[in-house]
Amino acid sequence: MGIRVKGIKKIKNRATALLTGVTILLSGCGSFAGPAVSDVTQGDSTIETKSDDALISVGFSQLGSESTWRSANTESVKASLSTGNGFFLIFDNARQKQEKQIKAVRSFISQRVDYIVICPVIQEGWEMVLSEARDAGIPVILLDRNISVNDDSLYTAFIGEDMYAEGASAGKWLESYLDEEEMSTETVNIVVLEGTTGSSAQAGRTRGFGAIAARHMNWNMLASANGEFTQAKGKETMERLLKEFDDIDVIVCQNDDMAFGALEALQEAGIKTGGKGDKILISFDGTKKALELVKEGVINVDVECNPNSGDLLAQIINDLEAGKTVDKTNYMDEKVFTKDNVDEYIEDRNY
Ligand code: GYE
Repeated sequence: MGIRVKGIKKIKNRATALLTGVTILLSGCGSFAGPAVSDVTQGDSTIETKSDDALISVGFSQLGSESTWRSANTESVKASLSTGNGFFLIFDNARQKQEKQIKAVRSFISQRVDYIVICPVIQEGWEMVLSEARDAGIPVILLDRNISVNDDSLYTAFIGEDMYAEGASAGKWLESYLDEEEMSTETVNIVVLEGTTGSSAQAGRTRGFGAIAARHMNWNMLASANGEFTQAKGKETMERLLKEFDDIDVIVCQNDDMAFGALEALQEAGIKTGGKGDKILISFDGTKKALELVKEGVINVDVECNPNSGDLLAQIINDLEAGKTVDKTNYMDEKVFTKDNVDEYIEDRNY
């Protein structure tokens, strides 16, 4: 399904207007030094400044910096929405707080940016602020995670990952592995370290994996616990699960950072993963460090989640600028990595 946004490109001198305001705010004296490009960082916000009427101004609310994946995603957006590419980027890091994201979006609206890009930390609670953006005539593009709203005209496009498909891929891999190992009728005890509760990444991966698990009476879902997508919380959660259960067969970590934390806990407890007869470790993201662990046989499978969405984002904004129709939902290409194919991909990983 396509959507066409009309009349969004009104005045192209907004970047300059906004820049002047920002300069006053930051320097306190109200004078603008000149056309040089500079990066001004104030708290969690970075404002790239350049005096150029033709730049497309974009307010970007990133949800945080909890993982390797997230840093790569931020870098991808910053690289693609550079001044050299014709963009004026206002970056805000919400540090996992939806209230901070809402505040950032309101600030982008009051600065009259041309576009707002949001990586939403959780799915619910976006209606009001998105209506405010719509009333202001500013198109919103959702990046990476999705939201749950009844009215999908509240955003122009979604660019991100199919989290449900990722979860299902992990489940299908386990299905065929247990088959190969002739374990398809044995009871298999599974624990899941979930990401941020209420995020589309956590919900989608949980549902996708759950749909495959539901086909197998012998898959016993022992416990699911929130590891917040961080290494520290992954370790802490794994330690707790090891105390609680002594019969875990499969550990599903909904991202690599939690898998790194879980591995620390497992290694400290002298427990092995990945090999024949060891615990089975499943992870998501496909970071370089995790792919190395797949190669070494420590992680059994890693389902890719592609953070390099900056170029597609830039292209979609440019298409909208040109009055073209853009797809409402844009999924990134993603692979599944095991020992069998990982060698082909390790070298090229940029995250
Ligand atoms: O898997 C995780 C990150 O939303 C897909 O968020 C993303 C997830 C990713 O922190 O590492």
